[in-house]
Amino acid sequence: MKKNRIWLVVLGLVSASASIPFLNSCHKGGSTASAVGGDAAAKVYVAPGKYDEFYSFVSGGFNGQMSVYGLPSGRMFRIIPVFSVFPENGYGYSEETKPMLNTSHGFVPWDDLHHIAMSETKGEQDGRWAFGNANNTPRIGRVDLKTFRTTEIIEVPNSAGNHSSPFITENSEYVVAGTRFSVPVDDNADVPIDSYKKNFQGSISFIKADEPGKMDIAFQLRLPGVNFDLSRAGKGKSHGWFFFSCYNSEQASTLLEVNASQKDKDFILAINWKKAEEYAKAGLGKKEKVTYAHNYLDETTHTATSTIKNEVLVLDYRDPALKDLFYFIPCPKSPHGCDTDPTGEYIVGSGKLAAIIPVFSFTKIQKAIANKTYDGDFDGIPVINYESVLHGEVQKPGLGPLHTEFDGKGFAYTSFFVSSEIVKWNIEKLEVVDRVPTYYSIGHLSIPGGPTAKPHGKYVIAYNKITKDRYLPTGPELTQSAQLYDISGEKMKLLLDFPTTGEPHYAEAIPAELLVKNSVKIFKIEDNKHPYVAKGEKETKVTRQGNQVHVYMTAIRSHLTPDNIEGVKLGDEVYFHVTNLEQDWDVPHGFAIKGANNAEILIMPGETCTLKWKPDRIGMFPFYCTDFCSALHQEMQGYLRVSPANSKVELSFGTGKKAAEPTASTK
Ligand code: RUQ
Ligand code: CUA
Repeated sequence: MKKNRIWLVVLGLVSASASIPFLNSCHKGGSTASAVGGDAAAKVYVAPGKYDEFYSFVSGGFNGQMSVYGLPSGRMFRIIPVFSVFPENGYGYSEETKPMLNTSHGFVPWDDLHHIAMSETKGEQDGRWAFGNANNTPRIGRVDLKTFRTTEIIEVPNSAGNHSSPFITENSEYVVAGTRFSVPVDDNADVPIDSYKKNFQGSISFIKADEPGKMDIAFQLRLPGVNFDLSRAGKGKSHGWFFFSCYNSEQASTLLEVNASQKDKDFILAINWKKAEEYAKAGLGKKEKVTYAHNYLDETTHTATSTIKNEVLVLDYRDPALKDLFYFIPCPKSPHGCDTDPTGEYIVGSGKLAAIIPVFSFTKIQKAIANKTYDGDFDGIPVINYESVLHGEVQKPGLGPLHTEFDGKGFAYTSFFVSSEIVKWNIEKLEVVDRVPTYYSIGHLSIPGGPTAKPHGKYVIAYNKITKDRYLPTGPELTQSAQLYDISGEKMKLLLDFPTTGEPHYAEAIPAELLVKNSVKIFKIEDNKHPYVAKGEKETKVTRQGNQVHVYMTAIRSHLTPDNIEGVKLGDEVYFHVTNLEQDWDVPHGFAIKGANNAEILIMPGETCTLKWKPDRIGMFPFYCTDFCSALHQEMQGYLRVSPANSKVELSFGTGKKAAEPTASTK
């Protein structure tokens, strides 16, 4: 207990402003300038017109988005909205994308995205998709790397605080989602909070990921009530296994800061998922009633649909037929990161309060299971003897290890929150070979391809939690800070600080060449199957169905058709279906109308987007293109006249005509 206190004080210090001198004291003088080598600028300089070598997909944390950076320059190229509405392009505001944010709780316009998982084939990045997690209202999203758009989201039932996700298997068979909060599940929801031990359960979901449009929960594992934190799939020889760190094996439900820091060791849960898959296919497990949403954006209609699903297959750890799926490995102390090395032999646990880094051997784990080298059980799941599966411990690595990535040359790089540093160590020999300070309090770190069987090495990027004095102040909230280090030599070298958006947690970088060749430039207008498309100006029209007015509008440099609309009445709902007729790369048009309560829409070449608008008063409403598309962009505008509800003004529309013509299609 006394020991715990000391740790907590150390951790507490970090969030206090007094922490910086303390942290700097770890930095041997802490002079920033001296930490940067003379050739650093040349190493990150990407000359105008030249490309970066890597894309880095960075989680946005509380902005619910991913952002895309170039490495080594640190230049930001794009924000990809995933779980949060994005007024910049109308994601979550347009009629086509609203269904993407549908959940069993209704429309949820925000979330907290922590982790990225890039799709893999044979354990290597293949550049097809990037997955991200929604922490708060549990979901997993798929971003298509041809379009850099979110195309699919699945909600995760029986889960609360979807932090332990997404982690991907080596052929993208599954992305997994573990619950942070264990909760009462099934019909057993209304119970006292202090009945945690009896009633609260953990869940880990295996989500089919390799077919766009078909994400589904293949099976869900029901587990003892603890907090699941981070995970990696096995690879190579350990393919077929998953390793999850778990904390709060004390099973506390209040003041976890103290109550979940009691035990000397928590666990890494090893799961034989290949076998779980077999059992699920063989009909073991039980179907349970749940409610969750599956949302998919169809590329040809440019429109998302949301389907509510009602069933999940659960494999319960208490079922005697499923005995050989789960094993606990003791891991000191409140483990956070749990990472598998490129060979798949070693599993690195990082205890937030631990003074060593334990490295476990997959071969030894298999042996211990075969010989039942157990030290009892936890809630019926065997606890493997710690020493029997230990490859070894890295001694005195630093304070507060969080996450580990690999360079593919036999070295591991671990982030240390409390001592604010990255420590490089030899996986076989468990020897620390180098350490560099980070400014300040690093969380995740990222090496291109770092979690895969074939890391690309070259750089490590620190994603720091505290910025303090690194940038010009911007009031109470400072930009988040990322730092790029060269790891091509024996010693790590700081090259660059760059600010980020949101609060990055994990990031995954990928060689640019894997994405550039597949990047979509336009959507072919002839393939557009949107029900309200106008494939040319001749197809534009305005129709009425009761109080719904549908405007089939086109945009091309530099006019909107129609640009004069009359006959809209108070009480109408107007749907602007705008098709961008351009077939030229990088020529979006935007659309906005005065008083709209949602956002603009930004329409890519060949695409149709719909903005819903309800006039609230009689009068003249200007609309215009919001994207500077040509020299005459400022001329790209129009008027919509709103008349009283009982007005006799007929619906009419036109562009370039003096008097608008009455529409034929009034119903
Ligand atoms: S966590 S700082 Cu949200 Cu990935 Cu470790
Ligand atoms: Cu189209 Cu400006």
